Amino acid sequence: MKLYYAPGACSLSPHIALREAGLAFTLEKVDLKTRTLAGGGDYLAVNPKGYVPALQLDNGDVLTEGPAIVQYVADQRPQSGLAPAAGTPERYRLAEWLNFITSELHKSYSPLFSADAAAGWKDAARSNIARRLDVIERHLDGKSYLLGERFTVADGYLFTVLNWSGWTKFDLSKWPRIQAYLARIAARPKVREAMAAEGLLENAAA
Ligand SMILES: N[C@@H](CCC(=O)N[C@@H](CS)C(=O)NCC(=O)O)C(=O)O
Repeated sequence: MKLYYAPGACSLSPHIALREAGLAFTLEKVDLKTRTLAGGGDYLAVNPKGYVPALQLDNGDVLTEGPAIVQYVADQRPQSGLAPAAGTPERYRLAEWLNFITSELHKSYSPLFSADAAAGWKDAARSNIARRLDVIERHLDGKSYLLGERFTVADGYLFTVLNWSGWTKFDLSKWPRIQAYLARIAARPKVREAMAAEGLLENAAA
């Protein structure tokens, strides 16, 4: 498999999942401004959507959309526990978290990165993020990870998104359980490997 990524972008989530699952893969860096590949070539020919992540499967098919990709990865190694088994109530909890992260958090961070976004839009995004983090903070009471004591692909995704807080100057000090959760995930050997491979270790989440 080949993962198309940009350092520190949401593609870090499937990157973590691939390493946690112990699957064989290669990485190809994408320049998101020019939509070209580091090795040369047009990224739009790989993924017409133009954004990362994209995962080229062993049969040549290309899978896009982070939440779909991480579930695919987890299902290649069910014994990894990265996703509960399909059809179980826990699997729908995983889907619930992945959807919440992608639509309620990931996309709320986007305006904070944009030089063109108006101040009012950024303020509204910050207040949306804060309300979502309140929910997560309460949920993490007595739990190591979103689904309990086992790390899943939802944790890799949430870690990836909240890792943007440093770059966007979004202060997480109001949420101590979330801070401890991020530190717990940042210490995982496979997470460190993924971050090192993307050149991110010096910018790791607090
Ligand atoms: N819906 C997509 C969104 C992916 C996304 O927002 N990717 C960002 C990086 S975090 C990107 O590549 N942005 C560049 C662009 O949209 O041109 C997913 O969940 O995979």
